Amino acid sequence: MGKKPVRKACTGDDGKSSEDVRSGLSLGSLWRAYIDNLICVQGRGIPEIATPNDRYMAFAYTVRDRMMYRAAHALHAYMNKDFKIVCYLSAEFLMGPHLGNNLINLGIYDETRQAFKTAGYDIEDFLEQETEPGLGNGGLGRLAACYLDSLATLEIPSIGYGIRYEFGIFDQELSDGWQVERTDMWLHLGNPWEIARPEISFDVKLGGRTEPYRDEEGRYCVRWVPHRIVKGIAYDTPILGYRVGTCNVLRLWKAEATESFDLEAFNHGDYYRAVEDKVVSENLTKVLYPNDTQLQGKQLRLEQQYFFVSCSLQDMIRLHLARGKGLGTFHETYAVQLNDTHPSVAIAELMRILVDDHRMDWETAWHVTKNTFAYTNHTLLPEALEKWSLQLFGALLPRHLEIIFEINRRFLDEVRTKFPGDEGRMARLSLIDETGNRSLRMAHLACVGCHAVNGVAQLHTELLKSTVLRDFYEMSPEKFSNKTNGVTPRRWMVLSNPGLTALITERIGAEWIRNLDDLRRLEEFADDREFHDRWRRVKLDNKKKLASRIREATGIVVDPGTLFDVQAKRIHEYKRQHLNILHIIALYVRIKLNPHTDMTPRTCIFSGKAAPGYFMAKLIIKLITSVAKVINNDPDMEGRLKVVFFPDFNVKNGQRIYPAADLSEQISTAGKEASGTGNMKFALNGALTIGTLDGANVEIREEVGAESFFLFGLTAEQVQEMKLQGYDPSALYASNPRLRGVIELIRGGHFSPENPDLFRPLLDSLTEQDEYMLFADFDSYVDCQAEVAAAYRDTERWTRMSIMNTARMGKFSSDRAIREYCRDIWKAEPVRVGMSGCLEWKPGGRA
Ligand code: 26Q
Repeated sequence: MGKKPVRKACTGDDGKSSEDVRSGLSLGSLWRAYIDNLICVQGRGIPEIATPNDRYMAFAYTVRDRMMYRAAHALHAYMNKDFKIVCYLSAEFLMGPHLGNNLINLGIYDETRQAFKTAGYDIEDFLEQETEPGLGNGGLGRLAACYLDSLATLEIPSIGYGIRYEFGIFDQELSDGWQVERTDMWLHLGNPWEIARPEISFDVKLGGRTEPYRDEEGRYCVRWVPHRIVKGIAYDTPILGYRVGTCNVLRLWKAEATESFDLEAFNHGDYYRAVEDKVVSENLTKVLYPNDTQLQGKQLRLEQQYFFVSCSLQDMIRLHLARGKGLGTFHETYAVQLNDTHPSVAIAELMRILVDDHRMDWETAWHVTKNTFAYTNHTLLPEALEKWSLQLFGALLPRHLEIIFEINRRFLDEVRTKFPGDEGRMARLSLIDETGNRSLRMAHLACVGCHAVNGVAQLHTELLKSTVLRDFYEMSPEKFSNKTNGVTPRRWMVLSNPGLTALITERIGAEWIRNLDDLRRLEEFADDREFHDRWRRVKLDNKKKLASRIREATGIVVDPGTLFDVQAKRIHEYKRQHLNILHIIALYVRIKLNPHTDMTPRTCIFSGKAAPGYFMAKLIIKLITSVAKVINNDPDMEGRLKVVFFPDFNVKNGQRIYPAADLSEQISTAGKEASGTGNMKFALNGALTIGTLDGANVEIREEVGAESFFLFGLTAEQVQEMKLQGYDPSALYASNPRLRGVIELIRGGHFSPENPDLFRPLLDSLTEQDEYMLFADFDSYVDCQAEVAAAYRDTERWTRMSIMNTARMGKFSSDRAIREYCRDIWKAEPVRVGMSGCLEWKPGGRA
């Protein structure tokens, strides 16, 4: 406070423009700032001795300064205005490297590249240096990142709230074809994008007990006497929109010990206990849990969730009160989106703050709470629905459990009124699962405590309404809507595919970058020979670059002239990487039987991490690498078939993989993949999809046209039906010689001669249960792959389809998704921030 920003041209003491140093975008001022930072921030008095990291840091600070000017400007524009703020609560934000993206959004990527080139540097080397913040597992975390980009680009004031994990998702290495996890060290060389805000900190209570008491007016109240307290410190990362003035923030919380607690022990002479307390507190935000489906019910994970939710709500309330508003209007200021159930304890926390801390009556508090929150569901897998044992939950959050019981009591009253005498329904709807070890169903809490519930693709939303959340849909159908996921074209095209970006822009201008529907105009060139050639050349270039990465990472040499058939995503049985490998083995068998067969040469590329405790997923990786070893060393396969497992799939590698793919594998069992977003990134970059009618594949096919999509497999309905009839994989196995040949080859140890039984658990699970119905879809998949191979040989047709895929991806921009959230759920509107003029602290203003 005290300093007053004013708009005016900035002049320094020497009369020269000082604006330049930290905010100027000209080549000269960027270079000057870079050298300044190298010398003054990195302490490299002689730029020649700077390390690659020094150079990266100096450049990053140069870019960050420019962003901070936008942020200051935005803040100025927001002063004394009333508007809705969107808060996106997510336990994961998989941001990926910031530098390139910020250059794009600032609009100085090309200029900067040029400036560095003149000075003898390659901008790629700077980008290369950044260790990406991998603060997420996969789709859900990356979606949050894409949404932040779109929120800022659409000029919606918003805050992303999450956890500043010291160690993000592990780095994956391969050893003897097995996945090995290495600790992620993203903070080791420093993080130039974040600003620590030690003054923005909140205490978070944990454990202990509750105590009833009467207040001054004799009202019944409850207080929470915690067992321990940790402190959350804010770390802010600026999030700039694409070529707009809006600069939002990602605020991540780090846990630290509270001084008071340390001191207490310290004063009793127990120095070591005080230190121990510190270690225990800081443990809270140490590491991201690397599971995305199998939930383990670990107390620390619940602590993480509550910790970041509590800090975030306290922060919102602080801002709200500072704007001079009362808590009765909290929901008019904030729209809070819960990214899955991970932050859903926020519902109980806001009730507790309003009722216990601020003495609001229950009904008003409930009205505020319900109108504040909205919930996005990301899964249909029953085993992935979050549940906490009442014992664990109550021990950590005793007051919240009481509040949840009260929410449940009132909710079940409503159910009773609406469906009298329907005890079964009451049990199904209850927030408490009474079967077995009593547990709290977080999705139920979210459905009851939110005014809106959404799925992430049309099919997913329909399935939610008819299966896992059916009773909630019948209770309050008006809450449900679909919001099909989207991805940001800034990162997933402009940054990752400069070649295609330039080609497209040359033909239709650059408007598509903020209005992706504009890509439709490419259809005009779908039969243009010259355009076809250019289109193919860009793809080939991208494939060459990926090929050289593959060689570096694995030693395997792949031919960019072959069909690049790619499956890149987390390894999971429902995603069926093993169906893909079964097809590859079928191809192998076919070539072995007829070594001179004329076929479309293919390079099959896999990439993805397995949860460290997920045995089957790790075995699938070992199967892929074992099959790769045999195939890649067989001279009969030369020029026909190659298999690669490209390790450490993360945002950076995704940016290299998507632009280089010809074929995108989206082959999950229908009804299992909520949406998928990789499917969108591939198609946007001109890959054709081979896929089931699952998640957003359905809508992608609708958009690109059935003729440009390779469809196979059972529908979700057929899957359900077959399961009801009693699906028997062994009958399919017995009657399908091609399938049997493949399975028997694995079972006989052909790919694991040193240990023929190695893959038995995987094979037994297929022949005995086949939960994900690989056998049912096998023939259809293999036949469809034959169609792919034939289509690829018809270069003209393939190129046309590829162009059509890109041209019709408009719907899958995260800008479209965010517009829908704003309109239907958040009721949030853009607040324009001008970019003209420059901010300066008023001369003579109070410091
Ligand atoms: C929960 C509790 C305890 C520990 C871990 C978790 C946890 C963490 C991450 C549970 C789930 C996840 C991630 C889920 C996820 O990524 N889902 C994907 O979300 C995408 C975005 O909507 C969809 O496109 C994918 O279909 C969906 O699988």
